[in-house]
Amino acid sequence: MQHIEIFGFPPSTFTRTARLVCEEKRVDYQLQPLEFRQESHRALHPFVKMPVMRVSGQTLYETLAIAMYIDETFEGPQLTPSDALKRAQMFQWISTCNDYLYKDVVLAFLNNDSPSEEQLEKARKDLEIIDRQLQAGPFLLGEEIYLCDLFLAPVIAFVDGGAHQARLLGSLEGIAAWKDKMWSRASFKNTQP
Ligand SMILES: N[C@@H](CCC(=O)N[C@@H](CS)C(=O)NCC(=O)O)C(=O)O
Repeated sequence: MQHIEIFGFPPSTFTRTARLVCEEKRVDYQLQPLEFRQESHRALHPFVKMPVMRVSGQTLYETLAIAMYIDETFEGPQLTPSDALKRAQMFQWISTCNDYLYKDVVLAFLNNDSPSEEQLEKARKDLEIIDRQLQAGPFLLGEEIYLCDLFLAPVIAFVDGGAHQARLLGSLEGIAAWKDKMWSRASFKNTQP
């Protein structure tokens, strides 16, 4: 059995995704701290970000690479669709989370108590797109949970319960129903920051 270490801090959304994948696959892992932005951190991740995974003496960074490795290597529920189109759709939503949502919904509100009207509007529009996709539900691609849901969950959790929750998430029924399902999962509870 390979021993997985995940280096990162619990509040980091990308670190949480890596942990959610381990939890959903029921893979034992250890969360390890980082000396943030120190040389030891750069030695693990040349771009000085998190998470980093260490397995069998090898390190791997980029959350999608980590997620795919864990999903393909370990037994447990398959978190990637076998159908090519559905798999491509999963990557589309992962890319949406990692690019547009991470910028507009996480970075825009990180250490920012007074976001501008423009920032709020942009984040809301992104979330409305996610909400439309979740109308059919219960998960992003329908009946099954896939990696894309595990990239989305930390992003939504980041603003859920925060100062701008009503403005950002209010009346988005698709996201609300998806949240009910996601927030009740052991993986989500076990990775609370
Ligand atoms: N493309 C990277 C992004 C990782 C990332 O941006 N992580 C954030 C935390 S959620 C980080 O390390 N922030 C620290 C910094 O930017 O200095 C991935 O997919 O893992």
